[in-house]
Amino acid sequence: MAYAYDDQNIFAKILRGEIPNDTVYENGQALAFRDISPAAPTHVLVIPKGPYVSMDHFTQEASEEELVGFMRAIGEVCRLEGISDEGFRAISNTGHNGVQEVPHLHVHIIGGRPLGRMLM
Ligand code: DGP
Repeated sequence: MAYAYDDQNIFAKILRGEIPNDTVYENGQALAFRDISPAAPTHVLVIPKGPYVSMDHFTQEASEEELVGFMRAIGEVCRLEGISDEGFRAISNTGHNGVQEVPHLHVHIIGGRPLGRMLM
């Protein structure tokens, strides 16, 4: 699938500094900030700095540096939030069936309480 990236999406605006965010962690390839509508004591969104619509787009077109930087950011967020040992959930809603609202790849890091079984 060929992806068209909409640079007016809300996370693109956050990356450009046009909309404020509560940053938790940042490296050269990724930004992590608190979700505006948290589902748990920890609810952080990790996004790549590059213009990728989804996990599918990212894993097809991102460089090794971007891929590694993004995954490292997820690990750093969990350690900074103190949820690595107790456990957490990492979710990337994708496309129509995944009910993805913002068309810039994001992984939800959710933790800080028992999360129960995922509904399938
Ligand atoms: P998803 O359904 O996976 O695309 O979820 C998008 C998430 O983005 C949702 O949990 C709410 C969050 N969100 C939407 N707009 C903003 C915003 O302006 N700032 C922040 N921090 N989060 C936002």
